[in-house]
Amino acid sequence: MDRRNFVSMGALVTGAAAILRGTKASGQAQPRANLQGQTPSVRAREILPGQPAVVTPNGVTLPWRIIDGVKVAHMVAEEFEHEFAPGLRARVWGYNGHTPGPTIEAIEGDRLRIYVTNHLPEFTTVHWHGLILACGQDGVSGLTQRPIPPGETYVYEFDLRYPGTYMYHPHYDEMTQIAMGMHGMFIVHPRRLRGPRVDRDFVLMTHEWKIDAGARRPNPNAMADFNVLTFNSKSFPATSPLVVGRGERVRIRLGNLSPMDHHPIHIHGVNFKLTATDGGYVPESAQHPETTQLVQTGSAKVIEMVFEESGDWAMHCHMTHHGMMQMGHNAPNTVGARTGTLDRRMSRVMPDFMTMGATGMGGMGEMPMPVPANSLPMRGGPGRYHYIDMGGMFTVVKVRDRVDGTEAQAQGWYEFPEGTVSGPADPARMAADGVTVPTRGR
Ligand SMILES: [Cu+2]
Repeated sequence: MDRRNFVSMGALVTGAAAILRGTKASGQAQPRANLQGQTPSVRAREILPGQPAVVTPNGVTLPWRIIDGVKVAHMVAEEFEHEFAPGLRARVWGYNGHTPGPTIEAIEGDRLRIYVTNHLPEFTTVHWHGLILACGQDGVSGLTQRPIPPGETYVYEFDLRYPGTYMYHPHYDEMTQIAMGMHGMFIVHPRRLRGPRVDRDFVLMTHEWKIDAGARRPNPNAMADFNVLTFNSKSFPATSPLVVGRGERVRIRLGNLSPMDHHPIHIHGVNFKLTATDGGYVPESAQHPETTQLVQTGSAKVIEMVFEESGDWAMHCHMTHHGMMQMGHNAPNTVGARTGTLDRRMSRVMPDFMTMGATGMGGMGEMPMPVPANSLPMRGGPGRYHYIDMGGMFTVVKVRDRVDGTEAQAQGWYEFPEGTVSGPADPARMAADGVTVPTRGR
């Protein structure tokens, strides 16, 4: 049995002892939200009048030095250790020790000079996805330049002609390098405010990975069955929440350089409009309301919204398998199976045996099942009322009456007003409303 099958089987047959004994799951350590890269101030720092600096949850922004009016930066393509969520680490490839690489943030009309050092074991280049520039700066190995050999440093230099939301990634052996984590966002602010001013501006890069249970590196050969899904290369509960104020105008710039899949990103409690793509701005007359935005691979989508209700609002990819972690997709389907006889017979050889998955899989993540080292099968995270059984490409937009910028607020759950949370129905009220419960098992 290979390790992947081990996880599948593990989810189905092992570790039921705690359930049988009725003990409470204590499994994982309680992860803390990672606030690295989040602006701590109440009002986000302005990069130009009316335009807040972008925040990369769980990530960083590329620092500049200004040399004779040119913004100069240095990116090193390299391998390093990355934690996707507590319990899962891998050797990945990225830039300056980060995946996604540092967010590039500059202003329309800027001239940039970006040095790229290759510390990978193979050639690389950097392609500036969506930018209009001289063809020789486009970063396509063989077509527009020689690839950068291991150990060497090349330089790219260009002007930022148009404001917008762009991306960057290698254009040599993309299949391997992007699958290993090499991608980043590239934000060019307009020199003069365009559209309504926003209060918050976030970037989230979606991604999919194949990391076999116990493996030390992502598998770049995968074409399907991706099992680690991420926002900014973190899986819930390690995804840093987006903290925003009720009534504030919020911009979220979504990018997707996943190897194979598109991600329909859904946000609860709000509707939003697509205001720009990596191709430019959407005219106001063409903007229409949505609650789910498809971010196809190779694209960036900019959405803007105003929350009218405070709360803890879920934000996630709506492909249901993208909200789970390292699920063994070849597990036998036991939903609806009557397992009593099997369990009785198996218990003669394995006293704690209980078939799992017969009632669905929502409870699996919180069970203290034995799983292979360095893996997170079916893991989610602790919630305000119950274990949150989603993982992967899932985060929380924490909408507060007033953002105070403290870590306590970012870490804390929403205090629901008395009487506003769904709970058990009152039998007297049900009778008065004429609701009778039909016999189970029709
Ligand atoms: Cu998805």
